[in-house]
Amino acid sequence: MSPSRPAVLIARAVFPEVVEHLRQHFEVETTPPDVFWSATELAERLQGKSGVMTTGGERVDRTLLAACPQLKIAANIAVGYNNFDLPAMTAAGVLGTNTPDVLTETTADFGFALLMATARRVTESEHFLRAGKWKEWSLDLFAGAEVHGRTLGILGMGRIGQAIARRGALGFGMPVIYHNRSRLDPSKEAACGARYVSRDELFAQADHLVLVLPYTPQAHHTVGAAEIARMKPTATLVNIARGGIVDEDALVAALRERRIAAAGLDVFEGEPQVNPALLTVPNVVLTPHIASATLPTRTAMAMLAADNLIAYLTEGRALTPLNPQVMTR
Ligand code: 8YV
Repeated sequence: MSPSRPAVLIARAVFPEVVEHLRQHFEVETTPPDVFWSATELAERLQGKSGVMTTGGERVDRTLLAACPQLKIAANIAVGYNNFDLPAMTAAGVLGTNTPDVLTETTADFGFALLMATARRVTESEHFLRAGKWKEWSLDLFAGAEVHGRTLGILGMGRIGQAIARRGALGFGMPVIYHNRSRLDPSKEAACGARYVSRDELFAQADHLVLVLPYTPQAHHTVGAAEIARMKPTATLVNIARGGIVDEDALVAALRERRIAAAGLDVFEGEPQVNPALLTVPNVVLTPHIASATLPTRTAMAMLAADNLIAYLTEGRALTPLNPQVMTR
């Protein structure tokens, strides 16, 4: 053990090979058994540490930065980084990194799986069967919404949105429409078979609408009662982005009154707490933030976060920096 090696903290338990990889370069403090530390405890454990590996649950904000002046890098094991106050990190000279690309296809697979489960009432019908309620087959038993050939809508057309679009257009023969802050260039639109529409048209025309936009203060409750009211009564809504994007109370009211057919949610405002009203509605599929959860992908995400820590603390560069301007200081 060399005292000159930088020290890093792994805030949540990661796979042993990732810890070993970091131990080649750093003094590593980790957290077996896996616990979620309070902000105060995180700051305490970060004393003397140059780097931290975070997940979407740990906030790196002004208070934490002020308490940890020796911190140089926070490497998030997530592509989303709404847990980072990036301007505050930049002002403090702390690099933030995320894990794009390695999770794109896996997350798109899950987005499509959730769309299918929602449209075809997979969990609702399984609950019915497990409860011993299946006495007779009937022609309309759990008759759901058609998927193939129906219009797929995507709000937020980054890498994951485009990967979902390809699945819909090429695999299921779906016309794909999307809305995004900026329109894709024509070659990208052609590659994923998607047509740009206004926000209003997206809500009105989609048979199945998937939310994949980043969570920013502007995106808070961007899907509320007014947007849901524009949707077809036969439509479904899937959210694999962040919980705060959807006004859950407005969604529950719409699902109860069948103003839309069904919803699929992998993310929740205030997770891991789930709005209790959602648990009382049958036409919603609920999963615990698992869109990127395959072992190979979660391992690749954690390894990329580790490689960012190693590259930055040993060579002053990073693979996927969010605020690269701090690297040149
Ligand atoms: C993460 C995610 O697993 O990458 C993201 O933005 O939402 C998930 O893939 C989750 O945020 C835990 O860090």
